[in-house]
Amino acid sequence: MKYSAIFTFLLFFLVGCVKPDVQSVYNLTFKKRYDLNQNKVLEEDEYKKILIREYKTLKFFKKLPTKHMNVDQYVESEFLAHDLDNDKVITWDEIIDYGSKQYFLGLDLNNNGFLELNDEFKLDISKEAYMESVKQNLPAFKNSQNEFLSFEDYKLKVKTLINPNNDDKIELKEYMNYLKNYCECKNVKR
Ligand SMILES: [Ca+2]
Ligand SMILES: [Ca+2]
Ligand SMILES: [Ca+2]
Repeated sequence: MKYSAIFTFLLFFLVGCVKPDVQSVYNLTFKKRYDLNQNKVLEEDEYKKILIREYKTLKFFKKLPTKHMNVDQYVESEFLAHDLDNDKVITWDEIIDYGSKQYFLGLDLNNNGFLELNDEFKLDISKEAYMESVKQNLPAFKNSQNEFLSFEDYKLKVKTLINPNNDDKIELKEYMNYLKNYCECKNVKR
């Protein structure tokens, strides 16, 4: 199953979560389940629980980075990879950034470093993605009367926002910028 960009960061929650909204994933991660000392960041011990769960899922689907990687190796390398500023704790922003990048790479099926707008990116301009954006009430897709755009106008707007230089190829930088500014990933109530 593939998720549109607005669900990018949910990859490691795939099993057991059916299309949760952004706020509920944030709450689950930082308020209910993993941030035990409630300091709004995940220390290695806390984040490890997520990574172990992720490891089991990847192992089951035979999608581990290398075939014989054990769980400790996986936890160590993934923690380092997520901790972009190297301060030994994982923030929500780091989860979003890492997840977005991984998702981008997964969508780039021909591995050319770009997403083709009407092919590899087509899920994000699908009716399904539109309905999810309506459900999340994303401000970027409302008109001046505060009404949600029609499906056709939504598609046009997404294409403009995701691909500002209008070259039909979406770079990682454009993709991250789109998520950051127009989706709710970074605007959860913390
Ligand atoms: Ca914590
Ligand atoms: Ca960090
Ligand atoms: Ca591509």
